[in-house]
Amino acid sequence: MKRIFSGAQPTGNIHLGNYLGALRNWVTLQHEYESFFCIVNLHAITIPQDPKVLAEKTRELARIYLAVGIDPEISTIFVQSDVPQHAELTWILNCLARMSELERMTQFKDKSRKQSENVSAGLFDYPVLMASDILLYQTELVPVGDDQKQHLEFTRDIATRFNRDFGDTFRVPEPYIPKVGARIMSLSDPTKKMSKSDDDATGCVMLLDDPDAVNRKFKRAVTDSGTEIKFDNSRPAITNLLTIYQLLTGQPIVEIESRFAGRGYAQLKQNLADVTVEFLRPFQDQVKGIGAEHLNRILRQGREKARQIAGTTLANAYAAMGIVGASTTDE
Ligand code: ATP
Ligand code: LTN
Repeated sequence: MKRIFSGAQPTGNIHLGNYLGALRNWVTLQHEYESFFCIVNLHAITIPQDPKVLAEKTRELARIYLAVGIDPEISTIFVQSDVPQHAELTWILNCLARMSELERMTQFKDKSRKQSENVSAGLFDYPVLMASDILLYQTELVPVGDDQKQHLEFTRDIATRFNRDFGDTFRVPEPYIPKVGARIMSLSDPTKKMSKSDDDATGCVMLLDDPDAVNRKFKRAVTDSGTEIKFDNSRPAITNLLTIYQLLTGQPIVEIESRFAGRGYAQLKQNLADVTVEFLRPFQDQVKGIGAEHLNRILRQGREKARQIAGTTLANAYAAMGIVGASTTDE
């Protein structure tokens, strides 16, 4: 069975963009692929984090994976720091990665601009750790949002380079970027992607938001000039709302357009808020119902399965490069 690997950072709160662009697809793909879903806490610390909050968010994100429908009976859920091979392979790949290619990464440029005083070497190295995550599992497909495309290209490049220089060791992965929902935009600024690191939280609907917050955020959502409710690139705000509506209800766009024909933006926003609240209710109940022991068991199982596969790949990579130590007895 072919493999998929993906992950999200346990920073801030998971939002509709994360769900519609990524997590939702993990849930469907898990039935066709052997799946690994990681909580990437080592990526999180590339930006300063409060230790207590990071620990809480790590477990909360594991609960969110389960509550959206990742089935631990068929998929492996684990925490990145539980599998030391991720950091180890990062060192190896660091020695193949070029400064110039990392300097070109738009996510690095954006994030380092936001905190120009204090850019860590880890933030610069973020794509190498991500490549390690993916390559350790001989991943076929990586389901992510549109913003991760460039990191996937880098992963493919570095895998190809390693294979060329040291022999076939890593599978070269393909991105899986959905046709609809790969880039959900901020409700307060439809030219920017919905982001948990956005200073303006009103543009971002969190999966754990209560009904009041959801209603408020949709009510304040920016709209386009004009009055027509149509899916069309010249109307980015309405198109974004219609995309969310389409994905949450499963209704085709033409049907949604005709339902709102002749109605105002306010009605669309109110209706979308209702749809979202109804969608979030059972999910939030699920999150609350996941006990600590149950979660521990799942994460322990995930850790063991992940270590086994990651260990084999890492050993192959070391051997290919001539890295030998005391445990190697044959001369
Ligand atoms: P943020 O900018 O909100 O901090 P992130 O990309 O740093 O987001 P992660 O939690 O690591 O956050 O992302 C998990 C997944 O969500 C990734 O696959 C990413 O591509 C996807 N994603 C993030 N934002 C959006 C969005 N606005 N629309 C669609 N997919 C998104
Ligand atoms: N950089 C990703 C999170 C991430 C990831 C991965 C996604 C870390 N490692 C491996 C897919 C595969 C992001 O969404 N910010």
